[in-house]
Amino acid sequence: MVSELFDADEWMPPPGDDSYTDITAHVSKDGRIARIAFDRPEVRNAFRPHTVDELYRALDTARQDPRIGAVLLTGNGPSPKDGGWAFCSGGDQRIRGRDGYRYEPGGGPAPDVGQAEGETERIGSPTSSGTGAAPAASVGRLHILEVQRLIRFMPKVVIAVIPGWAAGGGHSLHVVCDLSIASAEHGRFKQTDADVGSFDAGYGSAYFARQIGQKFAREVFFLAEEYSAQRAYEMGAVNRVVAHADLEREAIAMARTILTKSPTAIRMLKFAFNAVDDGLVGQQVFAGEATRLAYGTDEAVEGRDAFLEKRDPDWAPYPWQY
Ligand code: S0N
Repeated sequence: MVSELFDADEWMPPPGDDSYTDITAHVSKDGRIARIAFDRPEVRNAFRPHTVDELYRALDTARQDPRIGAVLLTGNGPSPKDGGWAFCSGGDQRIRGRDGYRYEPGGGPAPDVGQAEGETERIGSPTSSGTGAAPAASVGRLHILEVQRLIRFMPKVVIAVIPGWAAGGGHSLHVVCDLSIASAEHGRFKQTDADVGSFDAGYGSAYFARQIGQKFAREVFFLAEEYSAQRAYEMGAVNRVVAHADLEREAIAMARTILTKSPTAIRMLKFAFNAVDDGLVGQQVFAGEATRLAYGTDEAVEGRDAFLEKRDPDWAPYPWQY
């Protein structure tokens, strides 16, 4: 079973990739929606570097698939240990080193940093080399931030589907998603960063303050209290709160509504919403899309053809519009 909320009739595995160990990835049977889920429910779906690698790969696959218009990011559950539900509880604290998250030989936690008993087999990666050699590029990377940027800049709508805890870096991930929908019964929110000596000083906090206001955002971080889904909704941190049993059905319905819209309008709107907070990078992304649209006009084609034909361009058919 993928998750108690997973409807096998809706989904199929993505073509060509079934090698994930820390996440699950599916596409809807019509190929238009991706479902990507943390799959470490026994640790409230905490992510380790290997999880982040897989998450990035699955999201990037969805980004590049021209049929997909919406991505559901969620957490499988419940925990076989205690029945608890989670979206994601952030970085796996058992393998956090002084220099960030430690490289895990073969995808499993380094042996000297508190690997949970009996977990070796469960979290071992099929890509394990077994040598223990740590590629330099993998040491101490906080590459969850790369995942945040991928969610932010992919021209598709990413919906955080929150069946339980969104804590720490998991809270930050829901913040960076375009929309959030949460379980009324089990959705819980807590920003634990300051409890564990960590701080997302980018989208997780500053952009969060843009969403819900400075006072609430500072309260969430400085007090690190627990918030119900209903309270998060009242603060403006989530879009919808729905019955737990209906969570994925409602999320799919949201995605299907989005899919009825113009893909170009949705991508331009997403980048317009982003641009005001993303500085020159936001302008660059939006401008890139504008350039792409311009390339589709006869006017731009005339400029290209004039160059290739070694003649002056004829702009006469293209007035200076007012
Ligand atoms: C989520 C919480 C509140 C749930 O409490 P609950 O329901 O009482 O369950 P527990 O009994 O606490 O947990 C059940 C089992 O799961 C293990 N576990 C839970 N969370 C983690 C975790 N993050 N890492 C490792 N294990 C975890 C528990 O230990 C327990 O196991 P057993 O049964 O064996 O005892 C509660 O669990 C909680 O508070 N969890 C910790 C949340 C947290 O502090 N996360 C880390 C916060 N920091 C980051 O995420 C940083 C991430 C990052 O990389 C970053 C870096 C730079 C910039 C930005 C970021 C970013 O934030 O994204």
